[in-house]
Amino acid sequence: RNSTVPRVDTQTNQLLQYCPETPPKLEGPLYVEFSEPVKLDSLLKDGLLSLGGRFTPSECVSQQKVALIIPFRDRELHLKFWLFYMHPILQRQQIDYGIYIIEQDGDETFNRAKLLNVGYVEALKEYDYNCFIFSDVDLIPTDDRNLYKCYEQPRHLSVAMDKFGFKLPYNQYFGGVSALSKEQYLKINGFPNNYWGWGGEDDDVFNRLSLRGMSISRPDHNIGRCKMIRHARDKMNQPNPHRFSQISHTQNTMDTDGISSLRYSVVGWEKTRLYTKIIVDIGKPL
Ligand code: UDH
Repeated sequence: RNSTVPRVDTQTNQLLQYCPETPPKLEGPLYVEFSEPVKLDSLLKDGLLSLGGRFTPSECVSQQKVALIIPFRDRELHLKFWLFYMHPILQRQQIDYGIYIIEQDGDETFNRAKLLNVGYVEALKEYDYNCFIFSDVDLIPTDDRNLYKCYEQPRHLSVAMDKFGFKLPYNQYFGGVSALSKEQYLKINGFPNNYWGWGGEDDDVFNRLSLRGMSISRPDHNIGRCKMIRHARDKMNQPNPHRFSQISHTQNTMDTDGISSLRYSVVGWEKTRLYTKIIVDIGKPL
């Protein structure tokens, strides 16, 4: 698309165009390594990031407003790597974005999908986002042509992870990094809130999407490569023993369990120029 929209560049006094479909400054395959610690000061030098980890390209108007949402607890080192690699990629992709780290308070069993629901609600309180990218904190794409934006169909972005031998572990796999437009997300009543512990919640989301007649869009396997930061299983995130039974009932649960039934309370927050962190009490398994 090449239409102009009424935003005036304050420097040149000219109307800005929409950003092109293919961002011009992409590099393609990237060097991503986790063996040496990284410093984040380089991200702040050019002054492009504003409070909350917000960025808006100055040379054009982005077609989408993207909130990146990360479920989080006790992974400071991974978060550093994630920010170090992701900010420059997202900026080269000319995305109008904000970073939301949703941290589960306390030591109860972890609940990834519920934290992602909280991220959706909290991000929308700040800006008129129309695209939501849900990303694990330990996954980095190794090719910037893998665009962190929304598509006609829900998008699965982490399609060729190193830990799965750069292949999809199974066809319905929707874990890791995914992108849903606001409309797609609302069509499925958001994500389930009652998958406590590891596993199953991504399959439930896949079920929701197909029950609502959507299909999964994916990048090409070479472009969709990504690296995971190796780690041991976290405390309080053991495999959820109920997951197989739960994913067999998505059809019966999705209308009542989701964004419509989400309850939580914010217990703290922190805003830096690298991210917005929201610390939340999401309760515990019944
Ligand atoms: N997460 C946290 N803190 C936790 C648990 C999970 O931040 O305590 C978040 C984080 O964003 C993580 C995501 O939830 O990337 C998914 O959790 P995970 O990384 O534990 O899931 P994954 O399937 O690994 O990647 C499962 C454990 C693998 C153990 C392998 C031992 N060889």
